[in-house]
Amino acid sequence: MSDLSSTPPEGYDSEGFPVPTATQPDGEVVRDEMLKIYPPKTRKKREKQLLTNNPETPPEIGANTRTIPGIITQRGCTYAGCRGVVIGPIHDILHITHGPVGCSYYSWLTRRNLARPKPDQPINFLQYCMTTDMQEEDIVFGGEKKLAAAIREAYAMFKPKAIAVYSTCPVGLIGDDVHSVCKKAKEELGINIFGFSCEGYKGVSQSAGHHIANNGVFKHMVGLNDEPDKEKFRINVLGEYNIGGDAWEIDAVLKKCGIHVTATLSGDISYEQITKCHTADLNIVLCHRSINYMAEMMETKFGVPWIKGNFTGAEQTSKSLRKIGKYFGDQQLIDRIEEVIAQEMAVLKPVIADVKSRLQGKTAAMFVGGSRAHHYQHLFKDIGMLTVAAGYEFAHRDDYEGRKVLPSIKVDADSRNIEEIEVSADATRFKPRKTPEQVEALKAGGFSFKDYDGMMVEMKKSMLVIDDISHHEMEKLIETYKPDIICSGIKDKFVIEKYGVPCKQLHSYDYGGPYTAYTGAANFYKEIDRMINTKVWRLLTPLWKKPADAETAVGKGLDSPRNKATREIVSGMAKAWKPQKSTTAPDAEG
Ligand code: CFM
Repeated sequence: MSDLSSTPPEGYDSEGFPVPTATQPDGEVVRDEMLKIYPPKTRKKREKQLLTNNPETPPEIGANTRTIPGIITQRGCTYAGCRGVVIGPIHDILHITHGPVGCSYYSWLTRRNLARPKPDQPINFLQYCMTTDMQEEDIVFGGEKKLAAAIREAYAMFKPKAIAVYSTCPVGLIGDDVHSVCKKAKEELGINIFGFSCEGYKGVSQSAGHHIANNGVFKHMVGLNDEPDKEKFRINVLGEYNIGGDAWEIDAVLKKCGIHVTATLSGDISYEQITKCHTADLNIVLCHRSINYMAEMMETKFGVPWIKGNFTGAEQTSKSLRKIGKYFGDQQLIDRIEEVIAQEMAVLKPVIADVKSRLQGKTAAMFVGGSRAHHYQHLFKDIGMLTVAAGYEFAHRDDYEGRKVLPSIKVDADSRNIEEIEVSADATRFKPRKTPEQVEALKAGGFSFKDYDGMMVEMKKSMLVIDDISHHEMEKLIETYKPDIICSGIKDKFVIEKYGVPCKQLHSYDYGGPYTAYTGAANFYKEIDRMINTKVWRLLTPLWKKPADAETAVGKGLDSPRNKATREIVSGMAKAWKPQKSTTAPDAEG
């Protein structure tokens, strides 16, 4: 808490974690309670994904594996990770979904990656939703002709600089070759057109889609324009998607310091910016999960180094700014950064003090995505709140345990399904940004490149870490920990609130935000204060406080007689049912 106070602040323990006002349950006991309901096979798998934390030696967690059928997961699909998360925010290219209309419809403006037209880039296609609207006949006879026609039609209407085509599940199942359709269309129309094999089932979650998207953006866009921006101190902000305007806050604070953003990948970004992002001198990676591939590939091919940063929370923002200053090593820049931090903190400190007076000692739990469940713990820490449980939906072990475990991660069949593209140094354009001596000097001064320690090292000992949490585990968590707020998404927001616990959506921000940098941090502190301290929660009797109803699940969760009976029927059926060997010859007609 160095930026917030020079002496160890009141209400924090010796390791700097807020001390909760209410007595907290034993994490191991809760873990057992969560696991005991599962059949042995399921339990064996969930045991690896549900741990109590040890920041000194993070335990090995089961992550990036298939969700067990029957468990209600929060995860999304590979198509969502590719089309929706990583590439969708590029606002001046056309995004065409090749597939049934539903896949396209549900990727239409559902993620709040905002963009605004600029004087030199007035085009914004994000409001449009384009699809080939595959019908049964296309599934039977193939959809390639329909896709080619859709590309021509879209081009004639909008005349974009580029078109990206995304494959949905049926496209992979019937074997439409989107890449050759795109290649032909590119030759015919003379603009950049490329496709993605990002079928929903391709990986175990949206994480596979991030990887596929990184590969495609790198192959088809990065490096097409070698003209660097004129400004000094050029960086790219990687893994920032401008949800609720987050990227604009980061841009503004960087600009104040005199740091120029060539490209933000991919929040409010234009095609032009992506094509020249390899000319920047540093990549700062915010969401490690979704974009670490791009950072690695840009370093190998063009020599742009990458560092991990975080603009979520006041202290983290200051730390990231100082790290950028140290990297460039320019005294004027370093001084300017200190001035900006001082100015911003002068405004923020009274807000923190005010909010803290009502929130110190309260607790939070968060289950979201592959990065925010870690980063947002800092914002809560700033206002005296302890994170008692956290987990990602689809992150990999390195996002929990740190990048040092990368060599020991087992590459399973599902991961092997995703292409790893071979990248080597560009013959003419590879340019190391620092000499080996400069790199050594920076490292000697405590500077670290390509580092990410993961969530566990920054989370308090014995707190619960849960990967790909199920609704049952969420219910047990509420009953046992009774956190003052839970951060999650729309899939469980109202389940949580029916238990009388406020739920802040950390994906969409519940129409709020921005929450990054200093102004964003103030927004978040005030929002959490408002949500926790609103009187409405006192008018509600949470389910876990109601007497158990013998007939319904109310008050008894999965242990209710009705649920127990259902389980017995299902497991009885499973035991009785055995796969039958076919005794008849397969039908000649198929
Ligand atoms: Fe990265 Fe994201 Fe996240 Fe993510 Fe997402 Fe998202 Fe997220 Mo929702 S890229 S991993 S795939 S920070 S859409 S902007 S909020 S799950 S924690």
